[in-house]
Parts: sequence; structure tokens; C-alpha cells
Amino acid sequence: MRQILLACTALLALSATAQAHEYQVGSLHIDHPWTRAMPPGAPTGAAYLVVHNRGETADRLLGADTPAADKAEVHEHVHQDGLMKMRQVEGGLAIPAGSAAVLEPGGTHLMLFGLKQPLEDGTRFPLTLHFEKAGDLQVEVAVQKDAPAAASEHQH
Ligand SMILES: [Cu+2]
Repeated sequence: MRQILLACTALLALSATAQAHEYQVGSLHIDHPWTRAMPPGAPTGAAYLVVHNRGETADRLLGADTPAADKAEVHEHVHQDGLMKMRQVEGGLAIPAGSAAVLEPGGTHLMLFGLKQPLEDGTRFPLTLHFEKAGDLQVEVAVQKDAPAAASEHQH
């Protein structure tokens, strides 16, 4: 894990457009919250991030609030009747001790309903994450056209 993080840091340092930003609350470490840029008038968006739990107690991501949208929910994708559907994660998203919860395109995400502003490439907006044990943490969500390089490099 340490090697992967170092690789990401090096990559991000090389890229002027993908600035790393990370946050810490208690034993939780939050990596690069981001969302995909959307055309003006888009009603919904989805935010992604990684929550590393470096503590010895499991935690949960219960939800989030942002002035940029009416409502934010933790969603997961489920296969149902041969279709891919999204639904709210009941009881919050588990963040196991010594592990991580990954919110990424095609998987678990923070769904943003009723966008109040266009998600314009290169901008940021505040988002407050609600954790069951660690409490609230405000982060900034980076709006970008493409998925961050770090996300794909995590497979190395
Ligand atoms: Cu969703």
C-alpha cells in the first residue's frame, strides 16, 4: 500500500492539472474527492473518493451534505433482473479497520441530486462527509473532465 501511495504522489506531482488533495479526521484518511464535469443543466452528479481507515475500529460513511446539491446519498450498484441499478446503501458504507472504502466510477458513489450549480471542469465545491464514529469532515470536491490518474494507477 505504501508503494502504491508513493507512486500516486509521484504521478500527481508530474501533472499540473490533477492536484492531489487529501484530508484526515481521526484515523480516517480521505484521498482526492472528485466528480466528473457535467454539462450545464445536468440534474445529478456523482462524487468519488477513497477513505482509508488506519485505525483499529471500523467506521461507516453515513452520508454527506453539500451546498452544491439538494441532497447527497451513498449509492451502490446492484444487478437486478439483468439490469444494473443504483440504490442507497442501507445503514451507511462500511469502512473496515485497517482497510479502505473505495468510491469510484462504476461502483459505490456519492450521488448528488438537484445540482444547484454547473459542475465545471477545474472548479471545486465543498462537501461535508458524515462518519458514524469520526464525525463530520468538510472536504473539497474537484470537478474534472477525466478520472484522476491516481484512480487507474491504483491497479499497479
Ligand atoms: Cu447513484
